[in-house]
Amino acid sequence: MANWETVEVTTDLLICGGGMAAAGAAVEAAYWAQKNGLQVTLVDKAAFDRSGAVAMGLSAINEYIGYGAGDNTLEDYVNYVKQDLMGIARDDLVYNIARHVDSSVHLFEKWGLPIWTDENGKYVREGRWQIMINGESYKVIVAEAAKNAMTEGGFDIIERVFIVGPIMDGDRVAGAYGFSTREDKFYVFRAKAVCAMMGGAVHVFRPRSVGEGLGRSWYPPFNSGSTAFFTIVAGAEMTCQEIRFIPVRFKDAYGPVGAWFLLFKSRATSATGGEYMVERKEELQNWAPYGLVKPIPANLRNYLGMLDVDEGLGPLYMETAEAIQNLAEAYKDDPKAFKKKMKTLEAEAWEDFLDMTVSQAILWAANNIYPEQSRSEIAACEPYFIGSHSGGSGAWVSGPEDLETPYKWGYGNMCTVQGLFSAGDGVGASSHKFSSGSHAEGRFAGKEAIRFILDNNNLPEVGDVEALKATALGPLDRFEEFKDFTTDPEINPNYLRPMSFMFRLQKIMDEYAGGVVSAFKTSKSLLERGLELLAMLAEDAEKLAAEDSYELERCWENVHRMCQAEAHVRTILFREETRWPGYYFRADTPTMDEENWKCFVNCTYKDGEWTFEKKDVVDLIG
Ligand code: SFD
Ligand code: AMP
Repeated sequence: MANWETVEVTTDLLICGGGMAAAGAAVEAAYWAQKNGLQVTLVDKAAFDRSGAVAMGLSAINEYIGYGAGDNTLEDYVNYVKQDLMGIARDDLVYNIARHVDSSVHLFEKWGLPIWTDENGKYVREGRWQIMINGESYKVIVAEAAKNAMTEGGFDIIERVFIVGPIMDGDRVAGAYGFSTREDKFYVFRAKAVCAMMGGAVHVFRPRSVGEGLGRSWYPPFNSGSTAFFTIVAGAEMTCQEIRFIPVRFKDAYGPVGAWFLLFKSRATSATGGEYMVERKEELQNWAPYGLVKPIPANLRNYLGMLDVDEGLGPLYMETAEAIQNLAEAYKDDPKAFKKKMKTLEAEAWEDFLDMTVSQAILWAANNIYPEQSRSEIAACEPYFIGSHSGGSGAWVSGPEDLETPYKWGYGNMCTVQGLFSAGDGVGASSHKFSSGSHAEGRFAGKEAIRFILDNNNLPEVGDVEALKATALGPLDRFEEFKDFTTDPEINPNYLRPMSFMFRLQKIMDEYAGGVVSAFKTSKSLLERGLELLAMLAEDAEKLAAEDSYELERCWENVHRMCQAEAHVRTILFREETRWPGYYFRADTPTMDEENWKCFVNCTYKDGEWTFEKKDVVDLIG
């Protein structure tokens, strides 16, 4: 076996991941752990300051209720989220996040995040729920606060350690194992409770950006399904695994559209200038009641655009020039004021990208696009798995103790596995938390995890550490053993390398599970064939080989992606209807069936078998 040192870390609470949810969990858990003489350890595969989805920064905070100022009610938010997800959301979870989210935002501001304010000192709203920020350093600021809280408690933050999977002691989580991506070290973490907060999954489907653009995606390519893998392998019940998210973005560099639609009030049009949201309004009747309530659900907005593309009316465009002109219109009689307003709008347009998707600004520059002069192409991205945005996949967690909810079996945000907590992208059926809600949910989960530890203050057993090490480092051994069998180490009958493995996974998903190439359409027979191919891919996963620690990380990332892929394909197959056209369309069951399928689909993986069940959607708020 590879001659790597084994590092054993014993702690009370282990936080896996260092994104928005984990940062929230760290702040809160550090406080409560210090009060109770407990230890907290946070492990991130990257550098905490710039890891996860917010690494590049953001230009808006998408969940801010403004509850204290009377802007909105919590009930309004719950109804908005459920409507956007075509009726499928957990009221208790969404409500719980909504009631805590404003305090996370106020903390961000206190920690130094610049939030736009108007002349009365009120936050500038992008849309009803979103506020504008100068967010290039958003993640650095949030991570710094978490680091301070951890340092104050004398707790460790371990960076550049990749978590491979959970360690179980019967039905209770006992810790996690992983390896350093910089040093030859294998890690075993022993803990009384674990927070699985390693984000969502990207590059499960073949991306639009291939070849020279490979790696470019809307969501970060380094979020590779580790939370889903961790919770699934731990035996946790999962929910909404069919609800992928497909955002519409500025084409090729994936620049955000929210500011254009909501702040600049821009229209999206086809190549011939038709506005699909207007011209295809009738189609929304087919998706009643959700299609008839504003805001129209994100998947239906996508779908109307896709219908244009299907009819050869593409490319689709964001009418940026028209939107900027419209906003400046009011200043037209005063040339000086008009010029100033145009300059401000141009600056805001560029800043929107520079704050969170720098490459889109570069692409605009490279293509001579002046947003105030010409429209700019938009397109539906490849599918992603993220429970925190407008998708819904993730673990099925217990509702908060103080709310009347049928979904309650333990500590708030605990999975169906004892001691295992999650938040952010890792938790399903509670979409639209975004950066702020993920942080708030992380805080809540972190506090609940400490409460669990106080009630279950014993260390579970971690079992055979050497066996875990052999599994985790297996690809290194395989490479060493067989690399000289051929003259080109790329091509070898005894192993496959993670890059080719990933391409194979992505091709299967793209062609059989409704990716870009199949215009987001699939069917029972396609899914069944996809499962056959996934089963063969799983066999070959045993043969993954890695030349060094970086490639070892790539191996495991792809095993994690494959697990997310299988849960997704099986769940789409189980749900015999089409509920989220625009995310995916099951051509053999092309309509929505409220009577039989207005429910959650949950799945569990145990002893090599998947089981599926329907769970009622219970309305807790009128
Ligand atoms: O405009 C391991 N998001 C937006 N949220 C907003 O509030 N406003 C916006 O403007 C947003 N937009 C947006 C957003 C994201 C991206 C990428 C873009 C634009 C381009 C969404 C939020 O960012 C998102 O909701 C939260 O960040 C989710 O939080 P969380 O904690 O669930 O995930 P994370 O932050 O990505 O962190 C994941 C962490 O896990 C680590 N990790 N660590 C150890 N071992 C492993 N195996 C690991 N695998 C992953 C990562 O390093 C990271 O620390 S807009 O488009 O809507
Ligand atoms: P996006 O940049 O698409 O992620 O959008 C940011 C926020 O604006 C999210 O809360 C979206 O749900 C919301 N949003 C984006 N476009 C629209 C739209 N056309 N109508 C309503 N809400 C939107």
